[in-house]
Amino acid sequence: MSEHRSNGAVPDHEHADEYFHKNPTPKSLSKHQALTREFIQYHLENSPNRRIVLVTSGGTTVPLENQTVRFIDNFSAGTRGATSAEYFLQEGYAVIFLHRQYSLLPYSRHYSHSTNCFLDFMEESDTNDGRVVVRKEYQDKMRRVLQQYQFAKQNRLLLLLPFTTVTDYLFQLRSLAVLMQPLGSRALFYLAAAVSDFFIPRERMEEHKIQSRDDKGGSQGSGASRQLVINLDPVPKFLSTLVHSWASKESMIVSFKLETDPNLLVSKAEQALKRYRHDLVIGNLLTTRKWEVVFVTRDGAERWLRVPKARRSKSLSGVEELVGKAERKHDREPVDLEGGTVTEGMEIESLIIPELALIHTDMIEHGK
Ligand code: PAZ
Repeated sequence: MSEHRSNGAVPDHEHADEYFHKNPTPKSLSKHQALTREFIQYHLENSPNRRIVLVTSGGTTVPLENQTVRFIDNFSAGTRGATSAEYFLQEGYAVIFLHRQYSLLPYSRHYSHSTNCFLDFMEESDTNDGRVVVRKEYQDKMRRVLQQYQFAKQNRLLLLLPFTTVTDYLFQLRSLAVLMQPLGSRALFYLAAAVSDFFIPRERMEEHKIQSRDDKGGSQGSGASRQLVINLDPVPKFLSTLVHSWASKESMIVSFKLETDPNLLVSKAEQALKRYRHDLVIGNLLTTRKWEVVFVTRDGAERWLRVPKARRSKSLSGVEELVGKAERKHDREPVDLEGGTVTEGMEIESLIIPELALIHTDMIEHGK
């Protein structure tokens, strides 16, 4: 097997080994391993044809102190991951949902966080019996969400595993990939988490809260505010190690590429695919990610999936004028399907997941 190098010097897997050697194993790891082992075993025994997808979701933190008060974070709320997980379940997959703690979760996402506060969906019953009920206009949607959630729970189709820091995430990714090996081609990796590219190595991390003033103690201390200068190291390129050592060779691996510059998106997605040699990169722009994505495949194809204009949900951070601006080639007509399940606008994931499931089927039936 050829070696994968990030800079022409040290192979990626050596950087990865060093990372795991130097950073502490998360406390939750052994518990999560046991839950995953049980989950996979259950499906191998009870439904041997079941496909299992690992969906990663949300952003990782980069702690600045060991006893962490401050950390660096990113924008990701976990919408892509949580929404995708629901559509994977609809396609018959069992889902391991590796998510940032307190980010959006499948099903409960419809009623959580400030934009969808659950209290707004409820009222006191008008029969004066003291009960609290779901408001009439939300009954149908909530019933469907509840039924789907209960189906997933009763059939043990959804395993929720939280992470917080980039190190938690990477330890878990490695361990999950190894545990998923017995699934062979029925394993799918859907890497939608926004993982930090930089971190502070353990040996350089402050133990205690970084002080904002230069207090030397006693009356001699200047007490002046000081600048905080942080030196971050690059996080090793784990996708390479995932593809070439942790995951089964037969599994399907899909990564996401996020950019803000429309001129860069497709070429960066192509570079990632060339470098890591996995199966598919899904490219998205920060400002249009809820309405369009591009599938970049090894055969050089650039395939856009778009929510039709009339069915786009409103988004405060989105910039609709940028839809279509990152498109470079016009190999095929953009897909313009109907879709969406339980929300008002069409969700782009209702296009992404059925498309991916088809590609996965093809890989299972014909090999990679
Ligand atoms: O969580 P979210 O729905 O707000 O955002 C999803 C996303 C943009 C983080 C995801 O689609 C993605 O592109 N993840 C990979 C980011 C990257 O490492 O390039």
